This record gives sequence, C-alpha cells and structure tokens, in this order.
Amino acid sequence: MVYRIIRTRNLLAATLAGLGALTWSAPAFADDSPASAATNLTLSAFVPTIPNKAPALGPAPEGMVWIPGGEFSMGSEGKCNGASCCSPATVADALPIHRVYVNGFWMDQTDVTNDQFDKFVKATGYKTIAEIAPTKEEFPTAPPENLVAGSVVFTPTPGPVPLTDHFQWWNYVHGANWRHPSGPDSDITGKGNYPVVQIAWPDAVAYAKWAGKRLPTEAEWEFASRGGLSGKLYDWGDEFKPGGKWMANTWQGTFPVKDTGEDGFAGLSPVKSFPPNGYGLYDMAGNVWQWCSDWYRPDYFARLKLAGVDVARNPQGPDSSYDPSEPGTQKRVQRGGSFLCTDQYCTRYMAGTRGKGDADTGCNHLGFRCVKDAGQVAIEK
Ligand SMILES: [Ca+2]
Repeated sequence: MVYRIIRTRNLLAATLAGLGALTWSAPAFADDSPASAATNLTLSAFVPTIPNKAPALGPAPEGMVWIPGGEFSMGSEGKCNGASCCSPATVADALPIHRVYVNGFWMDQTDVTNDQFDKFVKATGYKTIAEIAPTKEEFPTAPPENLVAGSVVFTPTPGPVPLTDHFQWWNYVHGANWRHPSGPDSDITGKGNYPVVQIAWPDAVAYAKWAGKRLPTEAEWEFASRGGLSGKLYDWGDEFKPGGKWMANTWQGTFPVKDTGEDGFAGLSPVKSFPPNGYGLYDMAGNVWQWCSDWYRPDYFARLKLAGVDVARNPQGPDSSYDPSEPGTQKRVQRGGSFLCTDQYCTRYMAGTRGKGDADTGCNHLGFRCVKDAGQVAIEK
C-alpha cells in the first residue's frame, strides 16, 4: 500500500510570509489565563513516582523495553537546588506540576533510525511531506518558483546574533528531506544508525501504523523519560554532567554560531551514544526532538489542574491545538530537546519541559520513537 498524505504545509505559507512555524517561541499567555496564574504560584509539588508492579506480558518486542506505567508527577519547575536555573518562559507551559497515571506499555529503546525508516519506505513506497512539492491549489497565492519540495534546516550564523529571532538560523531548503537532512548536498550514507529526521507528524504516524505501533502520548513519553525518578532536573538526576560525564547530545559553544562538540558530537549522534535512563531508554534528552501524539496547548496542564482532576488517567492531550504565539498553526507536542539545545537559549533537554511544532513541518533536529500497548502485544502472541 502506498501511503500518501498531503496536508496543508503551514511552513511553506509561513516561508512566503517570513517563516514562522517552528518550535521554541516562548509561550504567550493572556494575563488572566490559568497557566499564567499557575506560573506565578509555582510550588514544589513533586512527590515520588509509584510504578505499577505488574510484570511485562511476555518477552519484549524487538528493540523495545517495558515501561511499567503508574502514577507520577508531571511537568517542570526548572529549579536547581530551589533556585531557578532557566528562563521562566522555558517552564511556563510545563506548570503546574500535576499528578498523572499511565498504563504500562512498550517503548522503542531508541529513536527510529534511518535504516528502520528505509525499510518502511521500501515496503510501502511512502513519500514524506518534505518530498512532495506543494501545489498551486494548496497555496494559490504562491509564485510557481516557490512551489518546490523541501524542509527546514538549521544554518549557523556567521557571528553572534540576538536570540530573539529564530528566522536567523532556520531556512526552508529546497530538496531537504529525510534522505538529505541538510539539503541536496547532504545524505545519510553510513548513517543507518542515526535517528531519522525531517519527519513531519503524519510521516511519523504512518511509520508507526506500518510497524504495528503508535506514537506515545505526552504523558507516556514523560513517564518513560523520567526512568522512575521524580522531580529531578534531568532524566538522570540533578547534575547536568555527573562526575564530569556527558549524558546527552546538546550544544556547546556560542549559539547559533558554532557548536564545539565537547560532548563528542557537533550535530546529530548515532543512537545509543549516551547512557540510557532508568528504564533502558536512550537519547530521551538531546539529540533529536520527538513527536508525541497530543495536540499542543500551553495551558493544558493548568486546565487539568483547574478541572479539579486529582490524578489524570492516561491523558490524551487537548482536543485541539492553540498556541497564542502562532494562533494559526496546528501544533503537536514534541519532547526531549535536541543537539541544538543549550543553556544559552533552549534548555528543553530538562525533564518535564515541553516543545511544540507545526504538525506538517519536519526539521533536521526532529525525529520520533514509537510505543506499543501491552495488551496489543499479548493479543499478537
Ligand atoms: Ca553535541
């Protein structure tokens, strides 16, 4: 079966207007919004995770590990020893800390790799959104020369720039797609074990369906990323480099000018290049952002709390997307941060912090991994 999903590419429209469909813009709240109020009343509300005791049903599917599920505290206060260690905007949409329960599930140990995505494409003939030229019907006002397939690529700036305008380091590049992550002159030869990138949300969903899996909910993703710990700043604890050891692929040097790669990688790293978390998952912080199934709203956590929910059970996210900073863009949740994240700009490799992006837009720092329901595996066996 040939999958072919053509959706409105907000990115192209945004490109024509000046490119405005990317992650990381600080969430903007109306002054009277519940999330704004919650942010101002930040309390340390983390309590321990209570993992389910039930063992996994049967052996793990290939490349997956058992995540027991249970009750945990979700969100981020962004605090180091009680003091703020990031911009308030970084955690504004990750508050308040609230209690969530998720069922147990299987999760891919790593991000989906180029080799894995290649198998899917060979089996189905699937074309990603970045590989399909936009049409005049989709973008009636676009000049024909702009209707060219492509995707969004990070480009270092020649020198230091104010970090208030991400258009300075993101470009829509014709011919950029998962086979050519940085544009036509780049390729993935010898990079079969690198995470696949330039994947839009519908592309990730199509892969997951083919693989008999699905994308994680945001709650499942965060439960898994914390690895059984609670309230820690990072997936592995409160120290960024415990014992001097790099724990995730992030950015060193001056952003967005030069990544000095002190952690061993300037740019993407192969999967499993850094230690796994408490559940045996690799690269849940840094390297590439990962799509979740949920729509994005910055006030979703606050609304759960305001609704009087003591423990949100298997939350699926809001019914629709709304981001006040880009109201016209339909965004899905992204998690984990990427090789571009740095404490100078985006510290969203911190546990519990959130990202978001236009569902139809891939980037060269954005991938995904899948999950599988425990019951689904039992039925198959
Ligand atoms: Ca790095």
